[in-house]
Amino acid sequence: MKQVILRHLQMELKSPFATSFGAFTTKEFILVEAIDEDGVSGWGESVAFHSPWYNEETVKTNWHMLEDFLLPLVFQTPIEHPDELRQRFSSIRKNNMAKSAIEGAIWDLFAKKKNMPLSEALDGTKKEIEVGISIGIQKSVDDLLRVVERYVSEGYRRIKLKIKPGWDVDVVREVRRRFPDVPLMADANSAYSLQDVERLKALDEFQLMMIEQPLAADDIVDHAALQSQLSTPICLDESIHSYEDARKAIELGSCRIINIKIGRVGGLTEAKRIHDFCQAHRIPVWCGGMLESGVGRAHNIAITTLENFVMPGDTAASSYYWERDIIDPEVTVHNGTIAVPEKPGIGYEVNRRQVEHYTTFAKTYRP
Ligand code: OSB
Ligand code: MG
Repeated sequence: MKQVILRHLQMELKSPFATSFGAFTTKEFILVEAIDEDGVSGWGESVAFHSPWYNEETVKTNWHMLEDFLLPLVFQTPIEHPDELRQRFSSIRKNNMAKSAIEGAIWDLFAKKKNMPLSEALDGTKKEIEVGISIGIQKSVDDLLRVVERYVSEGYRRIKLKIKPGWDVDVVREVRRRFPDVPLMADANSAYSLQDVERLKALDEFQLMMIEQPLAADDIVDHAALQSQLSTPICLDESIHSYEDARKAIELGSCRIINIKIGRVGGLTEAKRIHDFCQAHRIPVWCGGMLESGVGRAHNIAITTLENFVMPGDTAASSYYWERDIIDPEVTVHNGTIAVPEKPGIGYEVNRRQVEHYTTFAKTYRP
């Protein structure tokens, strides 16, 4: 590796995105550019947020981990295949989003050198993927119904509602009444505990595809107890950081579906391992989102081409989030599907002018 450039970007969301743990108006993140001896660039994105709400990582902890620990390991010896990074980074505990950001850039570089799309380098087979959309908590139920109406009519393959205590059963009931047949699910982002079991059981009557992460981020034991009392499948998001977590959650019966986020599990190699394990155990998976820019979005599209990503993910169109994304073309959704790009690597061109525009500071690292 000749050099790695870390850039700190700040992009305004078109409209605020509210979850049970807080609201986002601006997205702050690290964009990673890995450049090899031939001057070819690979791109990765850290999905850590500015505050440790979703997990313990932040933009600053990711920068620190990259600068002080991960980049020195990358520069140590040549990398033949990105799969090697899992082992190379294993001396560093967790910090999965930081690992994934540089690993993703190296996967892009690897696929470009092989002159193949990233999807193909990952052994993905789909030429198009089905996607859903995640809708944040709104000011009123009427507002929510209008937003749902818009994305149902645009053809998104499933609607995900964010829920929290006080914005749950009654809200889901209204949406279900208005849209009796729409594939619907709810994501609680850990807002409940086992004391809320009656409230969560009340959601069973709305034919939800799943309830995502109702209980604590670090708890697969209570999720198993809850799943045994719910007919709606539980999908785990925050609780799954690795292949080992997935194996244990499935063995315990903590969930029937897994949301794979590349950043949360430490990269594409680990995401693929979890995918393969779930496939062997007949656990459907889908790809979650972290309000990514086009670079992270492209990685999500590539991993979703693997066979067992059988449920629509959260990879909505660039225009849902951004006035202007940093890739060309932007990600577009037609009738609820995204055409998988066929160009080498992530398959989208990074628009350097837009990157410059959103960059607040940058630093170059060399061996
Ligand atoms: O839990 O999936 C989540 C956004 C921010 C933090 C966590 C989550 C989300 C989403 C939106 O649901 C996913 C997206 O549209 O990128
Ligand atoms: Mg979630």
